[in-house]
Amino acid sequence: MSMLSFERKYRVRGGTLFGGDLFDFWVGPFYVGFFGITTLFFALSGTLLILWGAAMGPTWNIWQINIAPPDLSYGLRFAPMMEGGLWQIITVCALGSFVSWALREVEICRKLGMGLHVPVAFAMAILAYFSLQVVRPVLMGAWGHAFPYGIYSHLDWVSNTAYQYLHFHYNPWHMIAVTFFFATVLALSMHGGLVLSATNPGKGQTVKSPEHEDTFFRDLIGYSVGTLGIHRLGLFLALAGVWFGIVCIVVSGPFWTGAWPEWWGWWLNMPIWRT
Ligand code: UQ2
Repeated sequence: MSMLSFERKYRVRGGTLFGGDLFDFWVGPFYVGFFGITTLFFALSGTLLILWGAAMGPTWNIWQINIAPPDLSYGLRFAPMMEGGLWQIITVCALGSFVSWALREVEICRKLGMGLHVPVAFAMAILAYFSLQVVRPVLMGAWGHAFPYGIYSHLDWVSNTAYQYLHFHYNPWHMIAVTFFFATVLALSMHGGLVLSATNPGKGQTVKSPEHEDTFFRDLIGYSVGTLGIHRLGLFLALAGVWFGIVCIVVSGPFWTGAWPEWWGWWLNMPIWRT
């Protein structure tokens, strides 16, 4: 693909976090950088190890391939390759590539003199993976508490883990996370709809301005959050959704071992209900 007319102007030297000018170049449209190399290394290694694990396994059925973490009896030790060791190395590769990708985003932001919002948002997703695969298993004392790599197997893990606490929807932080996720969908659908309605008003009509967007919502609900505000709100809602998702799973096990419906006992046991 040829270079877009404006690309050359923004292909500036510097902003690297590591390696100075050494990896400061592009391949086609892609910025490379030291962390482009490490992303490629970890992603390739991890993918090949998954393929190798699948080759060692009983099936090539895409839905049933499974690379499981070590048995609980291994605790937090290294496990033999075919008994979870592979899962452990793949997890290191995954984290290595995710963090490399985030740092490559940071380098690009620095080159362009932009804010770090994108890498910070991505870091929240990495933190979610890290919390599931490292923080919670470490707090519970065994890698066996992490989820397995496989399409059906990771779904089974989610289902089994949820039922261990009887009814996960009673987890108050799960409730908050779900609410934020739904609010994110509401905000993005309103924003997408609003912008498209203003820019695609129909044949023969002129494109409308942000003032029309503001006026639509002031007419409808007496308030407009504004064109910058909707993006701040969207990022906040999405990050808050992931954050409370992290909290809801990290408290399940390390800090609450009972059934989640039981947690609401504090409400049912309040002295004001005594007759
Ligand atoms: C808005 C605005 C936009 C928007 C949207 C709104 C001109 C183009 C969607 C309306 C959003 C509001 C009132 C906040 C809703 C709150 C939640 C929690 C979903 O005012 O400004 O810019 O896209």
